[in-house]
Amino acid sequence: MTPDEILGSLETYGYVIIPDLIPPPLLGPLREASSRVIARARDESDAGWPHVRVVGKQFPPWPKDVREDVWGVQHIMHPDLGERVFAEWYGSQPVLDAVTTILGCGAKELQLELFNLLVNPTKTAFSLAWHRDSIPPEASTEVEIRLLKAPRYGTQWNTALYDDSCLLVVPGSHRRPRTDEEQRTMAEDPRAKLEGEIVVHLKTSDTVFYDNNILHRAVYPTEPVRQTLHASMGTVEAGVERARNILQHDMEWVRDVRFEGRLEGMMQNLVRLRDETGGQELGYNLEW
Ligand SMILES: O=C(O)CCC(=O)C(=O)O
Repeated sequence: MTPDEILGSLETYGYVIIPDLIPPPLLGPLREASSRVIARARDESDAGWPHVRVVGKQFPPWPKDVREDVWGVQHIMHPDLGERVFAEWYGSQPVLDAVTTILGCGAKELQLELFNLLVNPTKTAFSLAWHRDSIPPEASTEVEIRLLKAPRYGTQWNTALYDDSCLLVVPGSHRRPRTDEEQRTMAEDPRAKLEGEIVVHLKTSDTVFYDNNILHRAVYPTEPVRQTLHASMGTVEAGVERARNILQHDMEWVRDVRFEGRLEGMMQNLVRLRDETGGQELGYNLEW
């Protein structure tokens, strides 16, 4: 895809699907590493991975001591997981090329952000309600318009290790406030159908980059297997709003990690943002 096609789709629809961001030799190792970290995430013993998204709760903070069932694994580049292939891919050229195109910056300006794994729960089907990641549903239309106009200093994406049809979006809703009908639905029945909604179908190795303020939700059946890489990167121009979006996910651990190559500079950029903005004291975007 050309840069114009990528930027045009993001601008018009709020998302773009880019095929083949996973170099073929990395697909197998990424799937194997994902299976291992998912097994740890589902392990309810003390050996289990504590940083998980727990079924029943949509946004952070997620409890660390409950492991009934999970729909996501957090911090997959954490050295305690010992799965270096995740950092290798996150810092790989195809990913950086796509992100620098979308953010209109050079690789040196990038900031390391979130890298998680979205998975199918095994016991209880779950779904997320319609939301924009950083605008609360109770925001007035005026506030919504102001926040939607704010420049974006980051991008986020889902990359499917297996075919994935969990994400739903309302194309174009990243550029306009909600209609009365959308507001009513989100208040009264926030998983109900919205006019214009579409399912984002990803084939293995497809990536969807999406504006995190597009109206979106997700549906998680217990099968088929979902192993979808869920990541974001920002730029050094990001301020408090982006800082909250990222640091609400408890990113203190990155400070003690020595990353390889360009990821080290990207990590330093995130630490700088944390120090300049006050980090965890910023609180959470949405508290459901
Ligand atoms: O599961 C997904 O694809 C979307 C997750 C999501 O909406 C979120 O993390 O806010």
